[in-house]
Amino acid sequence: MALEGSVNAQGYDIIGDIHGCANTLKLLLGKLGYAPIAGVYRHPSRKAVFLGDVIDRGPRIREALQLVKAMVDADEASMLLGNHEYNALCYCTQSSDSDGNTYLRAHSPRHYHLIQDTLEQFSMYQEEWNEYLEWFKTLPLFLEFDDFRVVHACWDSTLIAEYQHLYGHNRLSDDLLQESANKQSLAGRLLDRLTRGIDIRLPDSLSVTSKDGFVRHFFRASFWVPDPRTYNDVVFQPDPLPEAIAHRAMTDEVKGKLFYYSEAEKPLFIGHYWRSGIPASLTSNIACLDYSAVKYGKLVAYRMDGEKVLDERKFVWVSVEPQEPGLPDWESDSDD
Ligand SMILES: [Mn+2]
Repeated sequence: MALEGSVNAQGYDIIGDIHGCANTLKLLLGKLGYAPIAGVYRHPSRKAVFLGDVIDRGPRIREALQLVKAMVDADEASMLLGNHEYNALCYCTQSSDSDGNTYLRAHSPRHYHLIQDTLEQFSMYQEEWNEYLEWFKTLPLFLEFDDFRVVHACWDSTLIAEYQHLYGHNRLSDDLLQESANKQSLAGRLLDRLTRGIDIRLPDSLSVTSKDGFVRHFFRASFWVPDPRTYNDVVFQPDPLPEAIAHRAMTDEVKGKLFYYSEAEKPLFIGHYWRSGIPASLTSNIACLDYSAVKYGKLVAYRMDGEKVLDERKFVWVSVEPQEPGLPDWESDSDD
């Protein structure tokens, strides 16, 4: 079943988190055989799929959005909503059940810090930024093609089925955006799970302090390990778990928060997780394409041609080098 928003092509180039690295994106598209024609990057026979998180952190956010949206408008690409686009919507949208001064995402210093680069780069282009916000509301939260699926962080088929059954589509609306601010609502649970993945609270009030000093009480869990037993079996983040619990068995309650995407399912592409090293798939049918471009990592694509088993030779990437000057010193954050 192909959902609304999918486009027909001979093959698809699926592209990870851009975070304002527009120069690197142009290099990657060039490497993949796309060229600008009448202002839009096109490939003679292929289409692109962007996994979300085009905004925040990087030096050329507006340019990256212009490039991607032009491709989507010309039916040369699809783009998913990432957690950063979702955060931007919530940060910039007032709550409908308030006096008009409360936003769906609180204007705390930490939340501002995350979106600061985007708002600053659009400070002279407020009208244009408002148009992008309207566009974000129309972006798919998940997309299913004939041979593969894409989602920003986690394909939770149970929540996806519930959402489609209730609403009959794969995107937000003004009402659903408002509803999603309630984290217990279906929209709230779907947005959190699909764009941010699975967060598990560390037991015994333990925490993990990342290299740059950010203290976390949750860790990021994978969703592709069959029959996980210990916390270490499912941890999926750069920082290791505290020794005290790494090899401890998870309780049934913790296991109940997990989700499992089996190798019998269609290939799945995700972004979001700040990978490093040489791009490779996670399992025979799941690949994460976020290799931390904005942290001087790599902007990564996978050239999908309908194969059921992902092929290591089909990852294509550009290492982020001085063509992307102006990258900030990177800080960790619970919403990254
Ligand atoms: Mn993300």
